[in-house]
Amino acid sequence: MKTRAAVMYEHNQPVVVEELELDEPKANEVLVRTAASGVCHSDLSVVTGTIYYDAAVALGHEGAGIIERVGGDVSGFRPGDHVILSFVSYCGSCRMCQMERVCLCESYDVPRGFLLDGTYRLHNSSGDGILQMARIATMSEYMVVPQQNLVKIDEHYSLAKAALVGCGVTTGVGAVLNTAKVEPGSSVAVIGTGGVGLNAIQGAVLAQAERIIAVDIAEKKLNFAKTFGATDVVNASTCDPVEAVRELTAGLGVDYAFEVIGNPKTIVQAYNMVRAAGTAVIVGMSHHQSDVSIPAQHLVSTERQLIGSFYGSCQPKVDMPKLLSLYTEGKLKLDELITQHYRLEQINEAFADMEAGENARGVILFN
Ligand code: PAD
Ligand code: ZN
Ligand code: ZN
Repeated sequence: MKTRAAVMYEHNQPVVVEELELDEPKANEVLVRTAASGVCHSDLSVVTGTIYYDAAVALGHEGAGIIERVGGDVSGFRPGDHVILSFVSYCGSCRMCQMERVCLCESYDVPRGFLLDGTYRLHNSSGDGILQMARIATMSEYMVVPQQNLVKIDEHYSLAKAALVGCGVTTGVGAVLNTAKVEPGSSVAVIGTGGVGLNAIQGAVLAQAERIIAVDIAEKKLNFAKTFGATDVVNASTCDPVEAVRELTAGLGVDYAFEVIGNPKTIVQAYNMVRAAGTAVIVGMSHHQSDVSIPAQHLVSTERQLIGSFYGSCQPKVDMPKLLSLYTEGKLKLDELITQHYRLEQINEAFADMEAGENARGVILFN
C-alpha cells in the first residue's frame, strides 16, 4: 500500500515529504493509521545527526492512531483499537523488563531504524529501503510497527492530545516522578522549558514540589512555564542561571535540577545548581559524540548525584493510561501544550518554529 511520510535523506538538509510503498504487517506487527504526531526536538536531532541514524529514515516518534490491520501472532490488539506509539520496543520478560525498567529492555539487538526482524517495511520509488525512527515513524500517514511498541487507550481521548503522551508528557513527568522520585516540599529547577521541560514542570507540580524554578533563554517559554506551574523563572540569556538559582534558594541550591535541552554546558549548570546530596537529572539528548566534564573530587565530597532519565523511566502500558486519567481529572495539562497544528507538508516549517522557540508543542494532524 501507499503512505506519505517525512523522510530525512541527508543530514542538515530539508526533510522530504513523499509517497512511499509500505509492506503489509508481518508476524507480531500491526498496521496503524496515524492520527497525529507531535514534533519533538529528538526528531530535529535526527536531522542534524545529534541522534544518529543512517539516511534515509522516516521521522517521528511521538504519535497516536487507529489500528487498521494486524499481522500473525498479534494478541491483544485488533482493527479499530486506538493506540499510542511507544518509542521503545520492549519484550516484558528480560532482566530489565522484569525489574520494571522496560525502556532499558535488552532483548532486541537490531540496528537502529529496522523492524525487529532486521528488515524494512518502507521503500521509496527507487526501491530503496527507508528506516523508521524508533521503529515507528509517526510522521507517516500509515506505519507498520512491532506490537511491542503499542499501548491501547480508551477511544474517548483526543488522539492529538494522546500523541503527546507518546513522548514529551511521559518523558517529562516520568523524569520527576519515576526517575528522580521527587518528594513533596522539594525545590526543583528545570533547565529548558520546551515540550519536554514543561512536562517536567507538570511532574514537579504533581510531586508537590514547593519551589519550581524554570530556566530558559526565551521569554515566551518562561511564560508557558508559569502557566504549567513554575513558581519562579530565570532568563539564562540575561544572567548566570546557576547564581540565580542559588540566590532563589538561600545560597543552597535546589534539591533536584532537570536538564531538558541536550547541551553539555547546561548539564554542568544542572550539576552546579543542586545542593550537597542533591540530584541532577539529565533528560536532554546531547550530541552522540559529546562528553560532559565535572570536577571528580567535588562529586564525592558533595555526594551529589548525576543521573540520566530515558523516556521518564516509564512503563508505557502502565504510565500512559494513568497520565490520560490525570488529564481527565484536570490534574495534567494537555490542551495548553499544543500551540500550533501543522500538515505533514509543513514539517520543515514546524522544525523552523521549534528552533525559533515558537511553540510549547507543535502537532502534525493527519486526515
Ligand atoms: P524544545 O526545543 O521544545 O525545548 C528546548 C528548550 O530549551 C527551548 O525552550 C529552548 O529555548 C531552551 N534552551 C535552549 N538552549 C538553552 C540554554 N542554553 N539555556 C536555557 N534554555 C535553553 O525541545 P524538547 O522539549 O522537545 O526536547 C528537549 C530535549 O529532550 C532534547 O534534547 C530531546 O532530544 C530530549 C528528549 N529526551 C528524551 C529522553 O528519553 N530522555 C525524550 C524526548 C526528548
Ligand atoms: Zn521525543
Ligand atoms: Zn525486555
